[in-house]
Amino acid sequence: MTSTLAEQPKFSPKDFKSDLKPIWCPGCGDFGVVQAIYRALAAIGRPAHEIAFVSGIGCSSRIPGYTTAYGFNSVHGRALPIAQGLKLARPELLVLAAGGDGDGFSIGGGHVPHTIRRNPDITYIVMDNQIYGLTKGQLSPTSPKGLKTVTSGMGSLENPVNPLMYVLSYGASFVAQGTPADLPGLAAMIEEAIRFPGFAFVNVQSPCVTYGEEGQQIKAHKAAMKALDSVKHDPTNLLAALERAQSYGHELWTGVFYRNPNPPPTYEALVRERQEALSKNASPRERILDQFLQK
Ligand SMILES: Cc1ncc(C[n+]2csc(CCOP(=O)(O)OP(=O)(O)O)c2C)c(N)n1
Ligand code: SF4
Repeated sequence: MTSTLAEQPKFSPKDFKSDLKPIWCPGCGDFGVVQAIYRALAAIGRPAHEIAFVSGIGCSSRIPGYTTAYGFNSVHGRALPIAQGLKLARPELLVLAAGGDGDGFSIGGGHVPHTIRRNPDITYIVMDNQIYGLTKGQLSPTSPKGLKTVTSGMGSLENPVNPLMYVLSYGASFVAQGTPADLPGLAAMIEEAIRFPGFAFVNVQSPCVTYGEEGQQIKAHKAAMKALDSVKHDPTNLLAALERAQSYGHELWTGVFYRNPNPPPTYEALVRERQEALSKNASPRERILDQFLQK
């Protein structure tokens, strides 16, 4: 079949690549993540000026600057509240939030459940490298027990946070995990998360080659990753998703863990509904002013 002009995609991945040169270390997993985001945005087909990308602070949080979307490299741990405010004020924008595992599950960990219970239509991408990269290799919330770092010379004594269980148990409607070792898979997953109507979480196993655990490289991920599709995982089954998610840190499952078949309304839709209901019954402004003017 010959393709017509109408069938041509509106954008290519390079339309979303900014002129800023990434300053990540050579081999950092985040290079692959930004490539996957370019591909996903091209497939979505919305122009860069209709996209807003909010991050916290960290190596991974530099990512909005490497795209042509509007970007805000904000405050450590605060990507989600800022992204929610933005989505409420400008619901027509496509809003992405991103950051590291430290940003999302340490300092920003308290924002995750509250975002999930509101369910704004935001896609949240966490580049999970199990370390604080930007500040030169301290323990992060997802560091494995026993990991030796600059802040745990004899090995970490704590169990890691499991980001997948965390978001699933608070009721997130879309939960997936990917790795830049499978770029097409990661791009497709991010595209699906963006298209999902509501809060969507993508945990990306993105290796820190400078401070991360030894052997954490794209090559190792390629060998370790296992597709959820290959075991006929049912992504509409929350209990099956929770069961699979338990192996976080031991097995590298990639794909969609959970996709709620009946997603709840978004926060923006509920707020709009409430505003409309209130404005219908509101007294005319003059009558409200009269109440104050009367003695
Ligand atoms: C309020 C505040 N506390 C601490 C810091 C220092 N800080 C900057 S980035 C960071 C952690 C980075 O780790 P992560 O979020 O996992 O991102 P990565 O650099 O690994 O991508 C910390 C502790 C800060 N910038 N602001
Ligand atoms: S320190 Fe780690 S996370 Fe940061 S740019 Fe380098 S490899 Fe990437």
